[in-house]
Amino acid sequence: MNGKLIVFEGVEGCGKTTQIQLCSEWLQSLGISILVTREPGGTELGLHLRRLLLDKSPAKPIADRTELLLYAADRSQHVEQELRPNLAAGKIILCDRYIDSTVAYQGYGRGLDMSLIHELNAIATDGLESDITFWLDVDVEVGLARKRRSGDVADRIEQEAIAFHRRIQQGYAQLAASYPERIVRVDASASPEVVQKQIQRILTDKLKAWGYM
Ligand code: Z5A
Repeated sequence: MNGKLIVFEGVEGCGKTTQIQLCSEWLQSLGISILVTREPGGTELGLHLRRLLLDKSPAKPIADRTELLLYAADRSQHVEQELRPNLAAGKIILCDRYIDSTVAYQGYGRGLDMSLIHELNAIATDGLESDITFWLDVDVEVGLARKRRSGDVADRIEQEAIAFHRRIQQGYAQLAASYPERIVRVDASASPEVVQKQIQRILTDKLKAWGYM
């Protein structure tokens, strides 16, 4: 049986890392073989790209189109080296960010040409789509406040103006409306446990339909 690609998306501090961790513990307790990965940085090459992309130094600016190409390069390597082989091995993959992040951040956030973004996404993924994408929907300011409380130093993208983050949030809302069969909105403003319950409820139906349960 081929594996399945489950993606988690949303604005900063929406709780993807937390939910992926809880989800991986749950799936493992069911005896399901999983892989947890992320973009950028799901491969060795990707880790180098991640460091460049999220560099905190304002002395090292990255042009918007360069940024887009670096995310595409990270994704191309990730699909080829990690996603396709693990799907072929029948694994359930939990992936922190995928193509919708590029549409939301580089498209809605930076205002880069959408057709160029879709074309690059198609090249980088070679047509590999997620089986389900959870959009963890939380107010932008709530997400950023969570990040501040966690004590993380703001990285290059997090330092952007609040208007940038709001455009990204609108981008996710638009994506969810455009791809209702693939993107499922989850209210991520509740406690981690309550959010996880929503995800498990949806995934239980999916896992049954896919023959894992
Ligand atoms: N990016 C892009 O621009 N284009 C692309 O194509 C791709 C990515 C693929 C990746 O950064 C950056 O790359 C990202 C977009 C850009 N922008 N930035 N910056 P990252 O991987 O380092 O960070 P992130 O993906 O934005 O995730 P995050 O900000 O670290 O947050 P998170 O994973 O969604 O949340 P978390 O770590 O689970 O939780 C954050 C804090 O909130 C933490 O203290 C938790 O304990 C707390 N938390 C979590 N859930 C809750 C709930 N439910 N209630 C209260 N508190 C909570």
